[in-house]
Amino acid sequence: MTIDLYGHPWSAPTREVRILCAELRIDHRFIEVKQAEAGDYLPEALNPACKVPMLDADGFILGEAHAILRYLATTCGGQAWYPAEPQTRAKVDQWLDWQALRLGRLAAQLARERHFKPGGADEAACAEAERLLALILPELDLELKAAPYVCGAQPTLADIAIFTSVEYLRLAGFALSSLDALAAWFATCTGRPAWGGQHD
Ligand SMILES: N[C@@H](CCC(=O)N[C@@H](CS)C(=O)NCC(=O)O)C(=O)O
Repeated sequence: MTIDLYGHPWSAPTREVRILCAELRIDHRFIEVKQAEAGDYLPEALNPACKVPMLDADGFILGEAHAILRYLATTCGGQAWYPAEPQTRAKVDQWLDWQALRLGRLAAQLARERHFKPGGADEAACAEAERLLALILPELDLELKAAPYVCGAQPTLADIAIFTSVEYLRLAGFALSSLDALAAWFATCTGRPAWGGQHD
């Protein structure tokens, strides 16, 4: 299978796919798409949303990071990352949705305001994002007190997705100090060779 991955090094959803590719040693070509050029690079016919990441696997075009993660895990020997056992898989799906619908949006907003956006942050927007993060992150911390990874003893797609959002929180200067288990999990994940050093 010939795999092209369109993405941007600093895009968290792109990072998710790149980390899985590195873990599974998936031979692929990475095509960098500058954020402002996404619409030019990704013609509507290929990807109506004009968003990255986008996968082209032998002409099979797929968008949405989590759909790409599931597809690659299923077709490229990543069953351990997306276990077939129904209850474990349901938990992985639960945390993937949690990341997409809750943590991911807040972390991206905070990173945009505090790190990526030139000219100063919208402090009111940051305060609201921080307030909501303080409400939801203890859910994750509690889970990580019970097991080393989000869905048990081994890392799964859920860890990869959540990791990229926590990276954004760190870029934004958000302190994890009161979330001991989350901070320890983040350090463990950072130590995995496939998870670091792709912001270039
Ligand atoms: N839900 C999508 C989000 C994709 C997304 O928002 N990508 C951003 C980069 S992080 C993008 O392509 N922005 C360029 C644009 O909107 O033109 C996913 O998980 O893949």
